[in-house]
Amino acid sequence: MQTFFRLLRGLALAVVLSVTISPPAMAGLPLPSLTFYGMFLDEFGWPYPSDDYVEVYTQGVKIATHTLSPALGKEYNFLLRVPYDTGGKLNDYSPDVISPGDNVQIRLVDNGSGQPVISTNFICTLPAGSVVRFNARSGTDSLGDGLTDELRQWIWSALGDGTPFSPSKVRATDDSDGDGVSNLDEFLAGTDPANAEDVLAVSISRTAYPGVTQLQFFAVPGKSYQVQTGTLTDQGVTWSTATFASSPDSAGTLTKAVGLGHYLAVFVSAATEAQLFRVTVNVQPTGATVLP
Ligand SMILES: [Ca+2]
Ligand SMILES: [Ca+2]
Repeated sequence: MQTFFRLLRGLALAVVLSVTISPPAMAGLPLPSLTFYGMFLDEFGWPYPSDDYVEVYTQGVKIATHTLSPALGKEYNFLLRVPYDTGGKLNDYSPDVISPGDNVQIRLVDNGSGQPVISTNFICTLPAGSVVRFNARSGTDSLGDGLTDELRQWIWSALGDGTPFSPSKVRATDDSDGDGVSNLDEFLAGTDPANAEDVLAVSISRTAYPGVTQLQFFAVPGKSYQVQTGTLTDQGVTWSTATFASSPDSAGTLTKAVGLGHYLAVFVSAATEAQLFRVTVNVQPTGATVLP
């Protein structure tokens, strides 16, 4: 029993000690931070499923994890804010912090295998408060034309002539399924380059509201769309961004719609019967962009 009490006293001391050496309470103290957000796409150009996760390492130590969010209605599927120790009040920080000059690694880990499928390293020289958009895609592009070999193989297995696959048999500029859109443009739009039925197509119809026209198209999750209106000149058509509305009776103030995985109807003002419209996909560059 005595041993037990001695052990208990030891434990109590350990508890007191651990409280004593803990960092001061942080409640309410605004910490400098870095924000990373962006889109992780798989080798077929689709957002990774929301059970995979992002890890941040600094100097080889994992300091943050974030499970991917569904890319529905958003142009990103991860957002992470990490404390940034700029040296001002060192003792206020937890060990889970990036410091200037650290080697930072951002990884996307496949939940099934536990293996990283995307990984990037950089030496952190960012000012405190920086917001960094980071887009990445997995897969191999052995021809360097923008298409992944995994997608080339998918197309070849569906539409090839039965001979063994090699990357040079399916190129970015080819239109393998003959739907009028190149393999690369289908890849960027999230449609299937091996299926002629799957293509970004817009149906245009009148509405009951005078001067209001409806454009309808299938909007792929994570893809961002813009409406453009064309002016016919002797040199051809000049396209410019058009504003649109989400309902026929509201003012057209939107310039961007993000895919939800179903058909989307947008409404534009058409001044004349013969006005030209088209829908384009906004392609986000891969890599890191520090936002101003
Ligand atoms: Ca095509
Ligand atoms: Ca297609």
